Amino acid sequence: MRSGFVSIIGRPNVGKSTLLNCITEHKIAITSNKAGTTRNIIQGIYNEPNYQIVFVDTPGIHKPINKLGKLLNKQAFSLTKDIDAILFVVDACDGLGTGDRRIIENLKNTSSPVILVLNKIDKLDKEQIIKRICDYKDLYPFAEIVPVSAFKADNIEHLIEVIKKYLNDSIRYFDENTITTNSRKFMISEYVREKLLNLTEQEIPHSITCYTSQFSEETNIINIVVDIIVDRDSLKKIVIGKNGSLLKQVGIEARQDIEELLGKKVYLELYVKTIANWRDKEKYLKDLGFTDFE
Ligand SMILES: Nc1nc2c(ncn2[C@@H]2O[C@H](COP(=O)(O)OP(=O)(O)O)[C@@H](O)[C@H]2O)c(=O)[nH]1
Ligand SMILES: [Mg+2]
Repeated sequence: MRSGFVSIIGRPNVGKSTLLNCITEHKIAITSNKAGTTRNIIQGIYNEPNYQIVFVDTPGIHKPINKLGKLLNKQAFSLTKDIDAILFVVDACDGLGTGDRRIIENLKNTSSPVILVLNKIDKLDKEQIIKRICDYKDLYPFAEIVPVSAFKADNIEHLIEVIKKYLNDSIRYFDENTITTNSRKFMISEYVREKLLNLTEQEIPHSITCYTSQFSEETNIINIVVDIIVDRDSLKKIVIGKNGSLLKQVGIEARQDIEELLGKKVYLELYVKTIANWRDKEKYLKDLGFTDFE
């Protein structure tokens, strides 16, 4: 038995969460084409008869703008210590920029092996991929460099084989049916937030958060209430949509994911509430599971 913890770090939007879902073959982390989608530490567990790898997905590392932003950065960086390996995911299409250079500087404080994962290679040809590898390879003593496409599940099996070399433990941390340590209530609120991210315009999602306020199971159905918290009334109108159309669509799509997760019929209710400046209020951040305040 070999096992270990592997953290996934990188700039926002490079495909960290997509990679986690691809490796575990489950929708553990929500994804979108907007930066700042992942806000919490998400653990996804990869199981094989003789292997268990706990992957830790992190919020993207970026310039912090408010209290929530600062917390997210701190969480992401703290996960580069005491870990068997670090997957540093980069967008092979975007290429090397100041964001990646800043992260590489920070990696110099870690002693864990760093595997450079060049993601989104489905958008490049072979020559371009080789050029990208050359851009990065001398900037840091990467333990390995693995090009993948998380989206097309290309070269993922190879990545897992590579990771296996760096696992230091020999115990099974979780039973082999466990796919995540995140609670069901958290996963449910995340699915709702994902639909909002994908159904609203660019700048809106950062002002939204979701919270599962009720979960009650009956014989044939589970009744669930999710609160959608926005920071101003004008946003509330947008989230609800004309005659409630947007909220309705969010509900339809989220319910499908939730039913798949729970394996049971679900009755989902969504409420939209305004709480000004929730992103700067410790109380609300704590309710949402952020506890690491300085
Ligand atoms: N073409 C392509 N797009 C990808 C790939 N991996 C992720 N994406 C897209 O990149 C965006 C950001 O993905 P996400 O996993 O949320 O990024 P994160 O912020 O690093 O967690 C989404 O729109 C994904 O569909 C990939 O391998 N190829
Ligand atoms: Mg993410």
